[in-house]
Amino acid sequence: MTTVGIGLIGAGFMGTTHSKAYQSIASTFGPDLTPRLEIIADVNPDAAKAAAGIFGFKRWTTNWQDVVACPDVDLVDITTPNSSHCPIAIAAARAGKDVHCEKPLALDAAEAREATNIVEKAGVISSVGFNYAQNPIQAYVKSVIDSGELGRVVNFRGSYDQDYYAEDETLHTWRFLKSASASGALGDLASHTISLAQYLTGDINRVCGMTRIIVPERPDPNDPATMLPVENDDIVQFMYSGQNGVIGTIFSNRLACGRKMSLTYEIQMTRGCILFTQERQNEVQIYRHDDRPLERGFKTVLITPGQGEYAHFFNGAGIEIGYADLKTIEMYHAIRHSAEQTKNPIDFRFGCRVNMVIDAVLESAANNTWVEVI
Ligand code: SOE
Repeated sequence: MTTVGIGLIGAGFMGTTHSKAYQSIASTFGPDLTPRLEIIADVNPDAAKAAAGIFGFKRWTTNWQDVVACPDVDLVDITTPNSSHCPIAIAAARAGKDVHCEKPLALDAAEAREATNIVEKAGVISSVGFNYAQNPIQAYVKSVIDSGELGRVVNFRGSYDQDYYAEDETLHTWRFLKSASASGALGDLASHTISLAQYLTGDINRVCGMTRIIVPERPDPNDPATMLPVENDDIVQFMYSGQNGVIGTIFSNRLACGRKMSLTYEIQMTRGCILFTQERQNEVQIYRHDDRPLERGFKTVLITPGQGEYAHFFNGAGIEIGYADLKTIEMYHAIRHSAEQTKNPIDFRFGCRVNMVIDAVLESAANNTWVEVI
């Protein structure tokens, strides 16, 4: 039985989500490869201590440096706000640790490139938390696209809308600050859509975008009578030209009334079309133009054994998996590539490309022009 020592940094929403995923790996993927929960860090000692007790980490600390220095840690898992992702990842790589980092990888492309180069030079294994690309359905969609049976991809249209900030009274958080988050809906939500476009249809090479701030200030959580500025995009949309002649449109709105988990895409190909929405993550709609003309129509394909890692959950089609299960797959892939010392396809180089697209969209919106992703 192989184990991978985990050092988790951050005990908030995402740190808790990762911890639950680690606890689900043995029961889902079996006892041969499991995580060893060595140490968890959070700036809040109560949060770190509580998480250690609930999830079974051997130690807890308020200093992330203790995690990086821990000799029993093989893989450092970063779930802190965006501004600390790369400094921690660089320190971990230099300490010879494999690194998993939540999305987006960095505040900007320069930081992402620096961290990626250091990670690759250190020869450690890296991965980024684009969990929606881990869905067995996406592995199936990628197999259909790569098979060529629907011809070639000509157009990608994707969105990721939520209404978690539709209320003006929603309190201010680090996600509204350029210093802590850089972009807003673009990095927090559209980064997922960009990751799916990259994973399924190839790189995005040239963009033209626009952004808007709709609610310019939010109540200070420490004093709701005080208002704090919103410094980044509530809404973003951009056109792009990509690899293999693909053209596309991606948009995201973090105060889109009625949209809860509306991560969607439509992939238009020369002999068909594929439709997906995260709100129905256990199915995909496929249209085959080569069907008999009287029978042409979108077919619902349900999640089923043989698609990605689904068989580890259930042996029958249509028994649904959820968001937490995508995280279990993501963390299992992180420890498997760490144990095997093999390249994870959704690594820092992949995450750096997403940050490069984000930077290009922001530059395009600021200058009202097309920008190359370089
Ligand atoms: C925003 O509400 C958010 O938590 C994103 O930050 C996550 O990446 C996404 O998976 C769910 O929504």
